[in-house]
Amino acid sequence: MSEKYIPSPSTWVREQVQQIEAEGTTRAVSVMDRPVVLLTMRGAKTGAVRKVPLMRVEHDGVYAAVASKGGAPEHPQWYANLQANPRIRLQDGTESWDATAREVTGEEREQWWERCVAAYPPYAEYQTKTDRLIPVLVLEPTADR
Ligand code: F42
Repeated sequence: MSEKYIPSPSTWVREQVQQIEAEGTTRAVSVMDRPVVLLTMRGAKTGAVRKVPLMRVEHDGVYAAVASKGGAPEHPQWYANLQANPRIRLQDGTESWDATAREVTGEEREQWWERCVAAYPPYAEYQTKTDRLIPVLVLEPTADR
């Protein structure tokens, strides 16, 4: 991904990404004392590089991305990016690798949702704030790490 990078217009998100990049590790920041991961993706419309920190949800080497946007009525824009181009770069700690995002549904989503709420309990409250079913995407490693 060598194209133009467009930082988040949201100040706190932009500053968290800057801090992660300055220190070289996602452990440089946290939300409510919980760790985050960093997704690098391509914008669906701009084609530009976008960097999105999300809470760290991991199970057996597979990670999940929760499109909660704090329980907002609409999906975060990065969700549209992953639908258009599911190939991402995922960073946890100092390690990063290629992964492919796949939205989970039904029982598979239920299982992952429990893991998501265990990793970051406020997700449960976010779900009560919105009529949309919060999308959960698994981020499967594309090749050997
Ligand atoms: N958000 C979550 O949804 N879940 C989390 O678990 C989460 C954790 C988290 C931890 C740390 C942190 O710093 C932020 C965290 N966030 C979490 C917030 C998350 O990083 C996003 O900021 C948030 O979900 C909102 O996503 P958004 O993509 O709607 O962001 C807005 C602010 C944004 O960047 N908008 C851009 C803009 O210019 O207005 C557009 C971004 C974009 O991707 N545009 C696409 C393009 O082509 O470039 C087009 C998108 C389209 O609709 O086709």
